[in-house]
Amino acid sequence: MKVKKKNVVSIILGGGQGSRLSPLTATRSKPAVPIAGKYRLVDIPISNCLNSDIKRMFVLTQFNSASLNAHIKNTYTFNAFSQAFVDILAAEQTPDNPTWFQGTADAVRQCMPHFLNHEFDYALILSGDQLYQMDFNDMIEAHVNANAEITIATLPVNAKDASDFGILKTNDKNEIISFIEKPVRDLLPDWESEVSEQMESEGKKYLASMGIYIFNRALLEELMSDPETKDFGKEIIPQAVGNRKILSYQYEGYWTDIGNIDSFFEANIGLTDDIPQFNLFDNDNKIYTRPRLLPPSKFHNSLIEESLISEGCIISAKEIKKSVIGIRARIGNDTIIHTSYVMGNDMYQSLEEMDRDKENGKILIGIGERCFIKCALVDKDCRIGNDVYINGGPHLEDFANALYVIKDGIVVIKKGAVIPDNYRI
Ligand code: ADQ
Ligand code: ADP
Repeated sequence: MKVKKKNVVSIILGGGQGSRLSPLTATRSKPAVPIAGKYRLVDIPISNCLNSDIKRMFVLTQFNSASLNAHIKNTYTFNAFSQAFVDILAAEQTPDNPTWFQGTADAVRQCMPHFLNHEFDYALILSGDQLYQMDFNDMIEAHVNANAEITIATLPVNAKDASDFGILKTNDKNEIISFIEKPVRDLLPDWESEVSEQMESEGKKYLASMGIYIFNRALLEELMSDPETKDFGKEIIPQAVGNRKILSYQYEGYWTDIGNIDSFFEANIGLTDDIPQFNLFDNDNKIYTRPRLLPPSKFHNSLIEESLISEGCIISAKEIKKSVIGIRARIGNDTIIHTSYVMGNDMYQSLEEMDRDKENGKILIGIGERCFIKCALVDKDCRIGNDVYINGGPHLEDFANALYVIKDGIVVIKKGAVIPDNYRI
């Protein structure tokens, strides 16, 4: 049965404290973190919704940064007759709700009055930190045809990853009969499922929740009336299993969680592969973002291999390999950049500003000359001097100071950091 899209609203969980993506979330909310050089994290779930013809979206966030507001306001402007919208709902302290969102379910609960102002039969709940392209129509159709009360998108994972997810088992009608949130390793053997031959051969024998849910409106309202349940994974889903009809909608395409520095970095660098698993070059599944009217990127004497270079860059680098370079990046002569994500800049410096900075011994915005940068994530608006050497990799221990953080061997240069000439990491 086809479902009218006007019956579906989507709720995008934009992030709790965002500490796992710190320091990228030090001054901005998680949905506003720049990804792939020119997008923001929130563009991924929003684009999936738009490509699935779901046009009413709420983004739930703990704090509402200027960049998130500007991005949503300037990007997702719809025709007044379309009834489409993207609303940001930030945690608000009211006399009834003195606390911030305590978890994913609590976030949804606190915003229920906003949702209930709208007509809908199904709520599609999405995570704001996943990279994937999915047509939600198939999932909604499966939900409606099975007469389910809740549907969870699932995918097979291997034993190494299973402890990071909600793991479930189904009966022969794909109904979920048991669920455990992030099982400890010792319990895993009990949680194997029958999977396709292909998945079996890849060792993916555990069915994981993708954190993508469809709820019937009445049930969501009922479940949200208990203020003691704070989280979907820890309480709502485990308590509903056995009492409610919950369908598993199995997905086998590319999907990855990008909630921490390591996976965020891998996902960005993965885009530079010959044929990346996540396809930015797809006529039918566009990734929407803010149109910025930037000039074309300009190169001088540079060798670029397997890299994504965004618009408006001025690049004199000697070599850029396996890297993602964000909008308005400026990279000086003879610099080498390998396996790194440079987010770029919010503004250009004028020639006068640059001259003034040089006269005052100030480092210019961008990356200077003769630098070597490997395995690094350079946040926006950094001023990196000349002859700077940043050699990230597994040989480095976790570390943090005012300028940068090292996590899992990845050197993260903080937004706006000033790295002096000859600095070595
Ligand atoms: P996790 O991703 O570990 O597991 P969680 O940390 O609750 O679950 O985050 C889910 C999403 O909600 C993330 O996008 C997060 O940023 C956001 N979020 C968290 N707290 C929030 C809050 N207070 N306000 C707004 N947004 C918030 C979940 C499920 C698992 C499942 C994995 C799949 O619990 O069962 O396997 O997702 O990734
Ligand atoms: P992010 O979350 O990406 O770090 P910010 O919230 O700091 O971004 O700022 C992004 C927006 O602010 C951009 O749209 C940019 O145009 C604007 N902006 C940043 N710096 C300046 C500046 N010096 N003057 C005017 N606008 C600025």
